[in-house]
Amino acid sequence: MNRIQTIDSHTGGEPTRVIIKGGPDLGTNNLAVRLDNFRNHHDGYRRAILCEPRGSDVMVGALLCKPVDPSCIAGVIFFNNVGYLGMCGHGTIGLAVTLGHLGMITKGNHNLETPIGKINFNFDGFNTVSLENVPSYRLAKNVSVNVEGLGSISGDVAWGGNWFFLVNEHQENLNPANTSRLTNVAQRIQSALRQQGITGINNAEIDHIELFGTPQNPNNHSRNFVLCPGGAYDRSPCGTGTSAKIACLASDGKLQPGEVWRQESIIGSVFEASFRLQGDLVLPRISGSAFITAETTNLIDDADPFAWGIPS
Ligand code: PYC
Repeated sequence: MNRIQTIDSHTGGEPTRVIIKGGPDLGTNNLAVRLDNFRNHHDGYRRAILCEPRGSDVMVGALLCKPVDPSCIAGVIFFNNVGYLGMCGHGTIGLAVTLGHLGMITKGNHNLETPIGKINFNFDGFNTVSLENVPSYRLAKNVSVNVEGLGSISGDVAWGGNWFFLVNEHQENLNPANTSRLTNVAQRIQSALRQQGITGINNAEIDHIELFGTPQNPNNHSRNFVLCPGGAYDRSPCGTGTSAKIACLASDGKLQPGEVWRQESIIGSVFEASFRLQGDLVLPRISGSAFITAETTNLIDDADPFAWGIPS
């Protein structure tokens, strides 16, 4: 019987499950190499923790790792129901609150190692975390894609730690009662991008689709709907998606360094975002709150035909 200890939290409604003990031994190389090792040799752990019958398509997993860089409090590899993520904003907020819950950090600034670089976050000692994300940028503006049943849709391709296609102009109603339709529309946009060869750098797949609209709360600047790679939509405003949005706003001169952008999610949860410039680089800052929802020991019984998960 394998035992894997996890702590669950949610950030603006979007769950994160952190493996704190009993995860795979990935060695001591840098986190990008360890991520390859995870994917190629230990993927069963991802399925066991996030796929049914234990997990769900909505959840993001986080494997807590020993960092290489001694200035980092921890390392992390994020994963979901279908694969791995370079970075995850809501997951970083959930992880930071989890580390606080475990007594591994106190209020203040901390560095975190990820497969795509080191990030810094501030923890308020309770539930609120503000993180400075990896440099974010827009790769292409007003890219037209021909979408089945919708015609030509125009959007921006941007990096915020994951690849996004950001659509401002569309006919959709960004309402929680409309998520089946929104998921279908975003999936059609994603297939069209794939079929028409529209990618991020190095042919990277654009695996997150983000639609924007008017916020329900007039204190916010925008509402979004974000389709994640495994077919679920983000209940939070998506930290990496908000970073991609900030990069586009900065590039258009619509947001100045230090100015606050309040991004509302499809369920009404909010991230406060801003950026600073380091030379030409846009460094987004994302703030949000997470709450712990469970401390679990997962049992992996080799007699169970679905012990290592039902692949999504
Ligand atoms: O918050 O960056 C994020 C994220 C990515 C996928 C789900 N949430």
